[in-house]
Amino acid sequence: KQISVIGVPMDLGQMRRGVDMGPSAIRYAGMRERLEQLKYDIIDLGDIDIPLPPQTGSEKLDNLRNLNEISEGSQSLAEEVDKVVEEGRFPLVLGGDHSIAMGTLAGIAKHYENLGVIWYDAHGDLNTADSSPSGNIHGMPLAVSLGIGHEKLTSIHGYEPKIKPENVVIVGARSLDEGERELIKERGIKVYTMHEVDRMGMTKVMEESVEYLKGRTDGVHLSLDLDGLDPHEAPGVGTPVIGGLSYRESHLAMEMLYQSEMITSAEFVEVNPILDEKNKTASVAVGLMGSLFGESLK
Ligand code: DIR
Ligand code: MN
Ligand code: MN
Ligand code: MN
Repeated sequence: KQISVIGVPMDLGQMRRGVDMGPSAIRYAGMRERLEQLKYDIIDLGDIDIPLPPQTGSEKLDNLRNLNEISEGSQSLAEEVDKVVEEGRFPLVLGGDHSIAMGTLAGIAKHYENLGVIWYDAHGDLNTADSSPSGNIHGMPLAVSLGIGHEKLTSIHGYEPKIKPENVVIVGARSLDEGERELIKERGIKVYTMHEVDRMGMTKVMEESVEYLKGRTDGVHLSLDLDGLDPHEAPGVGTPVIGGLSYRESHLAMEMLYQSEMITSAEFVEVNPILDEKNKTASVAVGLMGSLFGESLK
């Protein structure tokens, strides 16, 4: 298999600086070596150009902080990802905050009739400017990809929506805002919160997720927010939420996704080395990549 890596030094989708160093932190944690051991052909395309934060004081227009800059950066990312898919290579995108998923999905989804998405996250990222408590766009990319939100975001790469609500599975949710809960009900989005993970176990959660997506999709994107994991294991994230998915549950999930042979693209986001302990979170991300791409103990 052939993988193309794209770094996205984006930190404009939230308030904590440092997540723009996520791509470097992940590379430094040994990503290339880890994947080359698995006999992949890796091309690292380097980092996308992300605009600087606005210097003018107009940065929170319409409860959408850094809207224009994020829209612009997402467009560049979409074009780069689009090319990778066009070449028949597997796009592996390194964040950056989760707002980058709008660009990633924009580049990928046009190549599929029914792109599935696994959203591995403590949060739903289903806010709009109206429902958002923060105005932070990293809390909105899933809604935007469903075609819900500001036109400058929903229209990235010239089409919308990117994905359909019935093709989405959220795993690990434990911090959902009121508007997000309403959207989940209204659109019938499948969600495995921590309650379901605890009751059913990760094995059943992933078996059901794979089964559900297999029947209805022609490709599946994994969007993995490191804050889906418990902050003990992934402390280097901007919005940690206690009671998260364990290291072991997460490896199991990645191994099962590898075995499903359904994942066609992936991104690892919200790694913030400034908030981290000795690059632990980037190392966890690289370990999870190992499992996702077929490392096994035997
Ligand atoms: C919150 C936090 N729901 C918001 N979202 C985060 O600001 O919209 N997403 N942290 O990853
Ligand atoms: Mn094409
Ligand atoms: Mn997220
Ligand atoms: Mn999150």
